[in-house]
Amino acid sequence: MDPMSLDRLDDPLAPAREATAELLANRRRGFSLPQPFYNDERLFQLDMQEIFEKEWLFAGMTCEIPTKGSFITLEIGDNPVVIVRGNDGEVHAFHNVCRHRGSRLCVSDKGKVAKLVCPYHQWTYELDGRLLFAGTDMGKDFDLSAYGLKPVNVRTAGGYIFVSLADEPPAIDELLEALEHYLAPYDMDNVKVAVESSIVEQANWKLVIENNRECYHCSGSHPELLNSLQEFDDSDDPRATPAYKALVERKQGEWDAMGVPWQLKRIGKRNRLTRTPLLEGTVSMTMDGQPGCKKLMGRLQSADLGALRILHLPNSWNHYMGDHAVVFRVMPIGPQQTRVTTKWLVHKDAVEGVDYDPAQLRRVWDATNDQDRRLAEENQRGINSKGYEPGPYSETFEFGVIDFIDWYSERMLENLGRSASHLQ
Ligand code: 3BY
Ligand code: FES
Ligand code: FE
Repeated sequence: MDPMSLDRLDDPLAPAREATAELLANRRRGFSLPQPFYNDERLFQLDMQEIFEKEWLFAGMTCEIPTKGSFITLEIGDNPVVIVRGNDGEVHAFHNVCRHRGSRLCVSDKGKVAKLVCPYHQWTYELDGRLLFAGTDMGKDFDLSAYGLKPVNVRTAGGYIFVSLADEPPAIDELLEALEHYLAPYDMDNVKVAVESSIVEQANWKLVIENNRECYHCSGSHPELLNSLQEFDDSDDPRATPAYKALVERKQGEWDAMGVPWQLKRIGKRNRLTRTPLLEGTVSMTMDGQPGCKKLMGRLQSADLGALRILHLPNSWNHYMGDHAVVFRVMPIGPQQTRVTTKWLVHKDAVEGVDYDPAQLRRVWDATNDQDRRLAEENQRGINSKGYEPGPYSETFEFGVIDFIDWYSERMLENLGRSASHLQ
């Protein structure tokens, strides 16, 4: 018998797969999703299997593992992953799972080691994943080479580390090229994390992303952010006023003269890169709109560069100003629980307490993250009600949410083995 068919019979999620594909194929486009997509345990399992275990995920920054043996860990649902800088300077990613009896290998969030040593019985791996040492009692015929760490797909560009647990990950080259191009002026080999935060939101990961994909809620919720942020999303924004368009044109001329990329680039619905002006008179997402770090990033000569925004579905958004950048990573924990990790980047040589004050640097996005957390949590609570039914997104204010939900639905259908053509 074909072992695959047996697998399918045994798949406890088989009925959920069918139901999910049906719901997506028949969903009302431009409306929020049916309730189970936001709160059901089986749907969460499917999101993990079909999106988070198949797509490329933003994992961290190369500056977080600057030298050989430095590592970071993350959890993709039930899958612990370790990313480590090898002896050759290469970035390796592995399932963070010992090949002896499966213990988690690296237990801290980050660190630096000479070798990867399992805390359970001290099996010892080289930084490239080869098993070097397996105790004394494995027998004389024991073949170390058969028990190397299992690799995870990893790609880096422009200071970003992406991982994918897929057997055959989707294409990512176009994003990597774009990141190199847009981030070249920031010299991402010479940045550091000035400060970071990690918060857990009691909301489904899609509500966290939906919330980020619109600024419809900004004026009601984000006073600190709106000291510097323009409410328009990009130059395609249907709400853009003639005054905003004139500002964009003037700024683009200045950015051209400085040699910093600004063009709006979309890679399908999954990625968008674009530089947009901040409010006139402001240059950074700080409380007063002035630089939060005196030393500018990379080779930049001016702090007045607006914000380069980078979107990577399913799990990251980013803002690059002249003086600092803020990168965000979203990782689902459960059907109604999501971790949002925020990192503030500055020039590697910027001196804490002299060039920047971490407490000042983080203020706007700490406040904004907390406001967004409340919004997502209230959204979740309403959706859990029997009174919830999918509601309409505004095409003028929530086009980014529509794009995200379209992307999600298409990826789910395709990864479930269904065609997305039903969606038309
Ligand atoms: O982070 C973003 O992409 C912006 C800021 C707040 C809402 N969102 C559209
Ligand atoms: Fe890792 Fe035993 S489980 S050495
Ligand atoms: Fe927000």
